[in-house]
Amino acid sequence: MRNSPPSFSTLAIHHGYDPMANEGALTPPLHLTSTYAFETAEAGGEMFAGERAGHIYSRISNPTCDLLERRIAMLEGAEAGLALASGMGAITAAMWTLLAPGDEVILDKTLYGCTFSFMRHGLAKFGVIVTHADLTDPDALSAAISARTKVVYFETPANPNMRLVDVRAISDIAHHHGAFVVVDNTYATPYLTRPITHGADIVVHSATKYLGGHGDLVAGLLVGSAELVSQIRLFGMKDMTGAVMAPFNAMLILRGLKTLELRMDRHCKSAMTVAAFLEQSYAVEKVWYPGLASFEQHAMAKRQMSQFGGMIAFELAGGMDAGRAMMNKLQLVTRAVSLGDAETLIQHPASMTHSTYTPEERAAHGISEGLVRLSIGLEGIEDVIADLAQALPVPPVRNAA
Ligand code: 3LM
Repeated sequence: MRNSPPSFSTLAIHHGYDPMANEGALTPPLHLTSTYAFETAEAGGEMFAGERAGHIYSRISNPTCDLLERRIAMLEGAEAGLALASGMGAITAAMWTLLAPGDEVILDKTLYGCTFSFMRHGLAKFGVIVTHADLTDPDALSAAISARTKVVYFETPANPNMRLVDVRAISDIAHHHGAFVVVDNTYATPYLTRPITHGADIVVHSATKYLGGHGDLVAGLLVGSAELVSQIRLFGMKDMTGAVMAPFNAMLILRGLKTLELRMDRHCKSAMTVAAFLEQSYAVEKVWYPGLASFEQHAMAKRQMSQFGGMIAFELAGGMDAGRAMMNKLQLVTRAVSLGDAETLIQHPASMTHSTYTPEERAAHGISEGLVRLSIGLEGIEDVIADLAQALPVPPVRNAA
């Protein structure tokens, strides 16, 4: 073996599993069990008291989920991981654990629609103070943060408008004031950005997306210190939400992780090609893709991300009507929400993923009505571009005759 640490893919394929400890099975066993036998009554009691290690019940832990938890923690550079029923399950379990009435959470302006809704209508209903700040500007956090701030929360890149947040700068300010930093790393994945290594306390994922990678499951993951993750497991997940991951989904995500690096390399390369194609089209007013030199935070993207991801936001010159007309002409690119799948997906945030915001809230939070979101898949990119070209208002390309 080499002296240097194993590479990302090597860890994604091997970390935490020894076939020889499992009858030589190359693939980890799927533990379909709800409960676990205790050797003695005393042993069971000791496990409940936290004095003895072992599995008690699958709403607390499961060996197949356990392997996935250790693997995602390793890939994110964290001490521990937790597998949950959905991305929303991960977010809610973390927030119910970290916050109490009277505490404040400071959120970035742009968040995925259901996250926004949970914070604004869920947490706020139970006495948590919910404040928004433009976290693309660390000074805005310095101005907003106070002794009552318990959590600072953001996505980078943000869904759907691709805004980036400097994890290190925000974490330094938050920690100075004793607040936890929670980062949604769904768009970037640990292959492109590892927020824990830049100072974040908790990273949450919709594993439904790139980590699963095949559009065949709904699941969530989170990572952080062993202490925080244990609190979220034993309170947020076990008692508050019950949002536990099914072991079958853990097995599918373990399979997805094996090709994460390969898939992300392809998603990123293809997205760069599509972003450049869209940018030179007459019909397109603006493209938001961190890999474009025209992207406002391009320099920051180069610092914080190893590549620029598979997601693109753009707006047609004709606004929402033109965007919808274009979407309806597509034959290969599929009209669907979600992202990170093998299939290229297109959706309209204002009427779909971000319809949980009012029009006024969308305007205030930087989500324009005409924005269209593309999740670039793994198809031959020439086919995706041909489909987009035939659907765009003519002439599609600036240098076309
Ligand atoms: C979507 N997003 O199409 P689940 N965090 C981020 C996300 O994008 C999502 C979640 C958390 C989409 C789902 S919209 C009805 C479909 C950045 C989900 C929530 O609970 O696993 O869906 O994750 O943008």
